[in-house]
Amino acid sequence: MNQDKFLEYVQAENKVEPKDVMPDDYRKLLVRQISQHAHSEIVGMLPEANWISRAPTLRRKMALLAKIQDEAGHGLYLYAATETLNNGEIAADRDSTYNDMLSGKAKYSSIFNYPALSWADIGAIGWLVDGAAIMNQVMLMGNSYGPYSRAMVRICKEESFHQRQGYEILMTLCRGTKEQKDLAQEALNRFWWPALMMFGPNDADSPNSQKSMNYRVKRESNDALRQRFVDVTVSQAEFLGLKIPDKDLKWNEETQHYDFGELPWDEFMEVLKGNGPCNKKRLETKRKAQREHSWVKEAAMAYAEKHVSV
Ligand code: FAQ
Repeated sequence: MNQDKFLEYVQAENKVEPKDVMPDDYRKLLVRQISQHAHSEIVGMLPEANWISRAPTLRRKMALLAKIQDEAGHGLYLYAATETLNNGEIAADRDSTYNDMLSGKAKYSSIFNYPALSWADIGAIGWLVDGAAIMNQVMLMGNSYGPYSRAMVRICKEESFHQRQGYEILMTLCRGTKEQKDLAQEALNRFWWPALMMFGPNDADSPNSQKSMNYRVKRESNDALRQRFVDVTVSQAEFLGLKIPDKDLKWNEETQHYDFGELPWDEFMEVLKGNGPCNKKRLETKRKAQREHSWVKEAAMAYAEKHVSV
């Protein structure tokens, strides 16, 4: 494979498809990123699932159930996209990638290691977590790998609904009693910095960015996307009547962007190392599900084999 020709091909905005010849490091980069994205969707179901049985109304419960089911669908799409990269030498089959997550070798988004402590947190997750996910995924619709880029188109449409249902939960709380508005403010206080961390380390500390940009997987940098997220979210918080918990947040006339404070990077690193508030609980929940529900997979496989041999 001629590396220069491949770079020229993707940099001219052409898509790479599963059967195309591609450099190993491109394949590995995609397997890492797409499978970690899939793990995030699957582990990301857990904080919200905690509130299905306690949603305040039937309508809220139905919307939350639909949202969480969408996340499962996104995870499955993304595992399927990852599997298209399996070539025998670089393992990308479902069991390998999933086991990498269960063993702690592969990451999933740091944000899902934080708990959802109140109903307002469900609003904050939709507004901020899905909001940050959309900001990143709209950029990824333009990535060079066909199956990933196409998956992003549909996923983004669904995430927009998620973002709105979260914002609407907070609008309702903010127009309610003082106690309800306080719950919304506390949720924003808890989720603001972890949501900003979703975009990853600062550009200067991001080891994968350069290669990813060259290969047109990432189209914008971690810092550029984080800045855009802050810029659009401030007025949304103002509309709710909530205060963003950052004393350094300030409009900058010169740059035409908001300046904002330094993220708590020590906390980010701890969460990545497995020491966040819920890392152990999240992994244990998924390991337990794997142990206790393996019979479902075995039954499905047995059925499929029987079906083929008839
Ligand atoms: N958490 O060199 P970079 C969602 C890792 S979906 C954990 O900058 P890269 C939907 C990174 O993997 C949310 N780890 O890496 C939903 C790398 O480690 P590695 C997920 C992080 O890949 C909503 C190392 O740090 N979205 O929320 C994080 O160029 C509600 C160095 O970083 C995606 O996965 C982090 N926040 O840029 C579901 C989008 N940040 O792998 C349920 C696709 C960085 O070398 C409910 N992914 N790391 O061991 C991406 O766009 C990129 O992978 C970035 C990181 C931007 C996340």
